[in-house]
Amino acid sequence: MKVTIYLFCTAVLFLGQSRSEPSNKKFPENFRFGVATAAYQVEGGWADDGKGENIWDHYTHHQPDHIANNATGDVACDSYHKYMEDVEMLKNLGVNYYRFSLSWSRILPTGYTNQINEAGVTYYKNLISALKENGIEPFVTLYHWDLPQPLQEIGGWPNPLLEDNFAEYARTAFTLFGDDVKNWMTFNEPQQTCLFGYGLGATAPGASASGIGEYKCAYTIVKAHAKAYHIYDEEFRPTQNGRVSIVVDASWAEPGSDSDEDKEAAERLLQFSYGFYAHPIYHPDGNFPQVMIDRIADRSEKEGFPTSRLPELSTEEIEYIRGTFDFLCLNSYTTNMVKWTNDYAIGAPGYYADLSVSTYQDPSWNNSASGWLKVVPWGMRKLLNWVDQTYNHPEIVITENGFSDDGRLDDLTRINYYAEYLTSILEAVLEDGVNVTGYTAWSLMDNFQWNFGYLEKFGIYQVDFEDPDRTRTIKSSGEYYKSVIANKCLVDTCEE
Ligand code: GBH
Repeated sequence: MKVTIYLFCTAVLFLGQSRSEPSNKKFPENFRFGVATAAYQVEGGWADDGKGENIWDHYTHHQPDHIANNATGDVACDSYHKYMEDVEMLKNLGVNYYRFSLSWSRILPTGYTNQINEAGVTYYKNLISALKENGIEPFVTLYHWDLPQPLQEIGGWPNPLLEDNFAEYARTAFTLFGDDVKNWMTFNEPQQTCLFGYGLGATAPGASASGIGEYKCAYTIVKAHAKAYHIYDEEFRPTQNGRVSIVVDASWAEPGSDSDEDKEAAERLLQFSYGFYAHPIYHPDGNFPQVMIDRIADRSEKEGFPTSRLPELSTEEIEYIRGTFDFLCLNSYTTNMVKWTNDYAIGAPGYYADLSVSTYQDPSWNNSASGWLKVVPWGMRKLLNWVDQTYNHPEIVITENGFSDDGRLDDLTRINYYAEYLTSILEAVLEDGVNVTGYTAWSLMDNFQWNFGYLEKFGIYQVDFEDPDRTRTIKSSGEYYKSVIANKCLVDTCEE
């Protein structure tokens, strides 16, 4: 794959978009490359063979107008039937691992462990053994946003009792698959579940309770994660000897100026978005970030609440949660600029009022097909350094990073995105000493992009969603990623 030619063509085709040269250094020998998907986004087979309904099935069927073109994941990429083709694609790419998620309601149709769906278990056993036969390690996420609907009927994640339901599901998964799966992630991006699902009401289940719902949800999730971790530690680690972590997502927050106010605002945004879920687990002191505890308590009091809207973690809970990770998993795609602003007036409670900062993206940054996703490779290096320093130099695996476009096969802007972001990551490793040991491209193939349906394409393989066969075709970026993996190098020839 002639990378220089791609980059040259790209420069000609996309004049006006700024580009920088990719690194010609090699990735360390032990650095691992993978690709990711998630159950609801690729599997389809939504009611096949005994699978139960989850909140995304329910949301897309009952509130279709919330999704672009009323799309659903009913069929998606049909990976429930075509997983052997997916494994062929993974093999062709030469990835070291495949990050995918389990559909809770495919394994436990009611969400509870009273009933195990053998067909669902067989599906994952088959997928996992096909991966292993081809030398591809399974990296498994237990929860990528698809809560069984019966657990939503009792309130979903703001209900603290779900801690135990998740723990029982996790134990079931460790028992069924733990002999072959050595890398587990409990939750994918709890910020998206809590803030968008139970605060802003923008994604399934669509609950609008900002300033309350997202905080109760986070309280349950960090405890549920910790319980699953302890279960693994006590009941499975001695025989299975794997690793468990949680995936938290962040956009880098760049201060809008050198002023102390803007720097404080940027740090506050990182704490409210990333630290909220990461601090209790990854920070040596545990607990929610102090800036959240203080601000939410203060505003709650002024609003007339008898206690803070942010649930308090007891000393025992803090102890129980902190340190429940074997490595740190980070998803990141983009960067926001942050400016200090006056605190929002006291009134209705809300997450954005508790936070009170103003954000924007620089108009000069290159676009993707997603409004929120601008191409800012230097933000990745800054974010990695911040995570490294804030959480005591952990081992970091980047569990998602990627770019959306219209789905073309000759996806030169995606190649540039990968080349530039991987350069920034390589610089963090080689020049700053950040301990990044793995990189995961989102995504193996075009798939169901939540509220954006099938309009935004993130795949390095194209999927033809008009074709009942859901034919997959490798894109130029897939060929490029394949060469990066084979050579551990971003250009034609690297320095030896
Ligand atoms: C990831 O989240 C998800 O883990 C993955 O499933 C998904 O396919 C991938 O992103 C690409 O979208 O338009 O203002 O409502 C990344 C973080 C944060 C990105 C919320 C989308 C919506 C912002 N996501 N964001 S908005």
